[in-house]
Amino acid sequence: MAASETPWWRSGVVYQIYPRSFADSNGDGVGDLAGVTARLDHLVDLGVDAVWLSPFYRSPMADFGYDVSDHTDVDPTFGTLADADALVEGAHRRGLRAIFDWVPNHTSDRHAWFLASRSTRDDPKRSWYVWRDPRPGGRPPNNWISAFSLDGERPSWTLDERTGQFYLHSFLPEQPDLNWDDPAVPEAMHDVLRFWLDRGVDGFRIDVAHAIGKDPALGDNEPGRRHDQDWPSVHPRLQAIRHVLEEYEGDRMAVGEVYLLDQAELAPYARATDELHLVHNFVFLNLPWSAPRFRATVDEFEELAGPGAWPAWCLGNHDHPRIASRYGRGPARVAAMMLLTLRGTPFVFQGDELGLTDVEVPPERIVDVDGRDPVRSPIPWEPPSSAGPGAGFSTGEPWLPMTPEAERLAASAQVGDCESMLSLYRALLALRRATPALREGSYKSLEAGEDVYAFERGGDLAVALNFAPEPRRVGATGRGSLLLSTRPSAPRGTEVDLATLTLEPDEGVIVAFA
Ligand code: TEU
Repeated sequence: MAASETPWWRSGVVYQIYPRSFADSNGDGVGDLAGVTARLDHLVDLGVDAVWLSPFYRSPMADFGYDVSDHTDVDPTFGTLADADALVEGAHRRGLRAIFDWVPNHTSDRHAWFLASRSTRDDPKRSWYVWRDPRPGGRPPNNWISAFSLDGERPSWTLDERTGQFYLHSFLPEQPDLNWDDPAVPEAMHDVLRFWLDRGVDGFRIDVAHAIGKDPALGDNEPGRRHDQDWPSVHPRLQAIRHVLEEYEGDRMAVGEVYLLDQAELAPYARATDELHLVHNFVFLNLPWSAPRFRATVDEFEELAGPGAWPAWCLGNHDHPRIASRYGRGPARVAAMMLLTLRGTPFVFQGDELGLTDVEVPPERIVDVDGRDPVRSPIPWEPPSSAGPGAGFSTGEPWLPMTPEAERLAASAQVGDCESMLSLYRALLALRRATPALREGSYKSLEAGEDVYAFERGGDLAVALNFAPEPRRVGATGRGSLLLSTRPSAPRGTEVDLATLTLEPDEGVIVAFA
């Protein structure tokens, strides 16, 4: 495929915004859409190509927006429909694509559809959700367990006293699952896509995309076989979603959150050329910081998914501990280089470019049901010494504690500091943009020394990553000149031999072959 034909979602980098925590324009302590629009230049300066926004639709916020009560309106916390339009327009004016979050597996229990569905057994919308009689003894219909089990495992079923049946909820009871086996449901949810496509959005991140196919017989989950997700019916449903996107001009796309940690199960989603354009791969999130483990994971996925598939490696999002907290600050720089140089479309979670860590949330300020507050702490834009305790995120009290490191890690404090994480991200993104092999080249891992993960891109360059906190020899074959190191003082352009090159602790390098 010639460079000019490569769609933006393959060659670009996507930046995830969690709107509650990005920028607050009205001082209520919660981020909003106008705040995002006002900060879009940060993304342009960073060098990303697209922005994905977590949900900002009307919601009672039981799961902070992943419980949608009206898919086609903006929650007042975040602004208005006009603010959403202005955001898309502001992004497009800057050459950025805008992707919205679409939550097809469930709605809020306050959604008009569910209110109708639960009203009586013979309501026309009864079948839009999954209702079943209790098993003998009043037990739930099967053994399915809801996803949030911080305080112990709970059934995915809640009894609705009024009509005497259980309804299914893979997440909170406030998030009843839609019944995709009723054709009216895909129809209605496709119209939601069209509503936003008509307003100009470039695509969608699909929440738990693999969950919209479930065993219609509601069979019990068994060891090695789940019946509540990844059922074969999911694939034609994803095809139908793609058809909706293809009704529109301009490379509209879908990236699926397919949280399957067995790559053999994930690969069919990535291989399909008529379903999702991209599929998040979350396997990294559960790996220890180990060169052989990362190499084996990437090699296995490249093999399973094949050269036609396009990976979307994921090192973090609003659900998981931050990179710098999982691996440490030194490794976080190496992880950034890896994410932005592997074959595929990288997704960068807001704040990772600042090297933020998880923020301790005192018990009285915990608001999330699943322990995810620490990663959702607001973005420090300016040092508190000049901008006050809200660090440029808000003039009010932020809804979650601001990082105690805001003085040093604030975006404005990192600009121009060549040793900062922000400078490293900018350098990596600029190099990636300027280097076809990094954007589109093939991938091949290289035999390398202990604790080093090394790979080639497009036969033009090599990346060598030291996973150890001690110096390590790269020990791979090839010579060339240093394009970039995670170590700011390393002189670019130096001739190196990968066989003898020794990397500093937590150092990664990109080398252009001679
Ligand atoms: O997450 C789905 C998912 O896989 C999560 O259950 C994840 O495993 C968990 O959050 C780890 O703590 C998506 C969204 O990303 C998440 O924010 C929502 O809460 C969830 O769907 C329900 O919509």
